[in-house]
Amino acid sequence: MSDRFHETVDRYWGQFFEVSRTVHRQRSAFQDIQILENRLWGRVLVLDGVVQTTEADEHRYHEALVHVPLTSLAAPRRVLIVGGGDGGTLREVLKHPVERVVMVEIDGAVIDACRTHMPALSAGAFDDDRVDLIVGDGIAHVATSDETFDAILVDSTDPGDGDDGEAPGGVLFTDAFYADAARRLSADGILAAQHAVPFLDGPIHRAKARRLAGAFALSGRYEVPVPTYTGGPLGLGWGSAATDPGAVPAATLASRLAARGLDGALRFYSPARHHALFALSADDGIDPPARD
Ligand code: AG3
Repeated sequence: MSDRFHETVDRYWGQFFEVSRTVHRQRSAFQDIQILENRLWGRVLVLDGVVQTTEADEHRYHEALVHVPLTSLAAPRRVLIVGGGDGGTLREVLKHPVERVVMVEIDGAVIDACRTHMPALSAGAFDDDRVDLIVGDGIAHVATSDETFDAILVDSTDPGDGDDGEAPGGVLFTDAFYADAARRLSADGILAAQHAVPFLDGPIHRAKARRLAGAFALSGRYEVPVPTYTGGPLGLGWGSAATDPGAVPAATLASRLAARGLDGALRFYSPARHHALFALSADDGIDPPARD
């Protein structure tokens, strides 16, 4: 029988899957990187024991992270991606008529492993002339750059519950980071960030939403169902000085998609889905009992 991979996203709850092949494994300077193969879901990127994306359902996550903010904007031209080493977010951003995309990924080993072993994720996006790829610290970049962006997309590993000393995704979600990001946005620009699974990490998810509320005049949450993320829909947060992505009429979204040649070209995102992602219920994000 083939091996089973048991995910360690939560100490008390999780998933396993059959590994038909270990395609790649390395310990980078930042994290443990695995690319595993499963007969149902294809290749699976696992960082520090947590499923990040699979070939079969990666489009749901990437389309929700990218097209919700970018279709909410009339003319997104400059985009900053923080993280996103597998290239899926970059691939989706480049479907819009953007002029420049800066991507700052801390772990070059994730980029290399995914380009080699999961090439459909980036689908050539790293070779696009519009892309400025920086292997470095996204927090420092946001703090020190003086460039402004129409969208900042945070495509990282899960946020943790502390502010400091978390590697490498957790430190992206501090008050200082959000305040710096707000300064890097154009007048109507939008930040969108993945904020873990509310049902498993309710307190963390809500804490990040409060931070966004402190840093932006407008902010809120949305959720995307991605089958291979354990514990329910993935939560995302957004913040903006002027654009509420949940309030853009479906007809406006539809005409923007058509003008950008994206009408019917996407697998998950549509104007109806856009609004469905903002329809949150009162029960999302349980308060789990204290964990030890
Ligand atoms: N980044 C978000 C992964 C979230 C996984 N979290 C979880 N399963 N609790 C994915 C990187 C894809 N570009």
